[in-house]
Amino acid sequence: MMQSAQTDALRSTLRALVGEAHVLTSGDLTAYEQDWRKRERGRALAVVRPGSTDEVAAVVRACAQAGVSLVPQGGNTGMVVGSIPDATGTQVLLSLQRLNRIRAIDPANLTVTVEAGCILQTLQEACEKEGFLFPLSLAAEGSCTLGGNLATNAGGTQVVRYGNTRELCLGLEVVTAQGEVWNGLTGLRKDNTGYDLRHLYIGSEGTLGVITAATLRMVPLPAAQLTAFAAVPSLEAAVQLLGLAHRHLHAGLTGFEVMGDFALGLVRKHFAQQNVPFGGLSPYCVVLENSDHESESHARAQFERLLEAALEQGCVLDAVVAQTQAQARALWHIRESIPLAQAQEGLNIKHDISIAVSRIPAFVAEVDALLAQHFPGVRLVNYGHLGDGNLHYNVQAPEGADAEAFLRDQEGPINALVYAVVDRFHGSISAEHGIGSLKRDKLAHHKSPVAMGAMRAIKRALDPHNLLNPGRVLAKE
Ligand code: FAD
Ligand code: S2G
Ligand code: ZN
Repeated sequence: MMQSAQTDALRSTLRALVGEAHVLTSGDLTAYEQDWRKRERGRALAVVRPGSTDEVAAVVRACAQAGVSLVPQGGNTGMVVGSIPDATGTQVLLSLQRLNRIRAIDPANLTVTVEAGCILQTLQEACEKEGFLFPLSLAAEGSCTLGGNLATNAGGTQVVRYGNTRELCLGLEVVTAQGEVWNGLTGLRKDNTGYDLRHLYIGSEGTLGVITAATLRMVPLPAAQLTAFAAVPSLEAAVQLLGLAHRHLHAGLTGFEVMGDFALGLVRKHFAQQNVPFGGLSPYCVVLENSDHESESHARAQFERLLEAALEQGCVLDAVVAQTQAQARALWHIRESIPLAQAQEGLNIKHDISIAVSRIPAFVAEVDALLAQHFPGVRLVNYGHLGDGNLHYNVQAPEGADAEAFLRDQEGPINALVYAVVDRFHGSISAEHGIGSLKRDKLAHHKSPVAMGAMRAIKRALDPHNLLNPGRVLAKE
């Protein structure tokens, strides 16, 4: 444990490196020390906000020298308690917020080079201004950062067409645990020269290196992006509609999200100003997007053919197609408001799981029944990225129950029940949010000893003194 003199010495070194104003040690640090879900609160030895890659490297070297561990942080919207310091007051919180420039857009190479602290929405808007789409979209895009998206290999609502953040990354700049800078910012689509280090850092949640910049793919803006919102009679029907959408729209299918009626009910309850279609008509609704490179009329005709076929086959009860961009945005806003409505309803138990799409209806039927049997009264907020087989199968406390006590007492047993069924269905216990500290102790139950051994060997090789986000993803050895 560091003595206060050593702590003071490190703090003044850090101030000398990044400037007095960018080393925070007092005042309200809640934004840096509390996770988005308000589950946990840590305490930082200091919050440090470097403004350049060299400053990041110097901060890492100073902390390594002092034997002080670091927690990298972007927008602090992570869902698995991986981006805040622990409660010991001995860790430096390294905020990438100030390292947020868009370094270059290369239209001919269809790439953009951006610093880690750039907010996702800022990058989307900058690419759109140049006539391009940066195809990563999630409800946290107004505050999450590209560094966090890469570190968690974020998914979101366009994965069905463009893949996770990993698929969008061509090159990285990383500060290693030794405080060296690896510049791998090639915009190359093909480069088979040794191990692909980029893929080690993507999804490593700040435990192997600090991502300071990335070269990412972008695509030409489509001529039309049409949105439809459909009421479907069951999850089986939603899966059937997904199959039809793939056949009718092919690469044009750029979003396919399912929403349970209770989830939509929370949006109606907490955001009454939003006009949620088909209130209560059906157990599930779907919002889907068709991106067309020909014209809006072509996109509309395709959508009409798809919805006609779906109505004929009975997998859609009713549907609306947005007539304007504003209407499209309003329909997507309903979907993106579900996690916020859940937060308003109170602390809840989250499951970010993925299963083969074909098996999702059977999975949900089995878990719904088991939860009703063993935890009567719990309320199921079931929604998510059906196009990728990724459900947010969340469990809210029974009406009127103490949400904090529910989370504290029931999260273990409910997780155990849900994850046992995920295993039986050969699924994943973390489709897109990562492991953090929240699921760290579950990882070894769901990965083979060979996989765990290889992950530990990589951690030991790249961060031998366990300075980077210790206790996240892997337990401290
Ligand atoms: P942070 O929360 O700051 O950090 C997340 C992790 O990355 C931590 O382990 C941190 O140490 C590490 N990290 C951050 N920056 C760096 C860096 N530069 N170098 C190395 N490590 C770093 N996620 C999805 O995948 N799909 C969704 O649809 C989705 N929807 C969401 C909706 C809401 C309302 C909210 C609140 C969150 C949602 N998330 C979703 C989760 C979260 O937004 C993502 O995980 C996002 O990628 C985190 O980005 P961030 O900048 O906030 O990272
Ligand atoms: C989303 C948010 C997390 C949750 O909105 O897609 O990733 O389960 C989720 O609330
Ligand atoms: Zn999600």
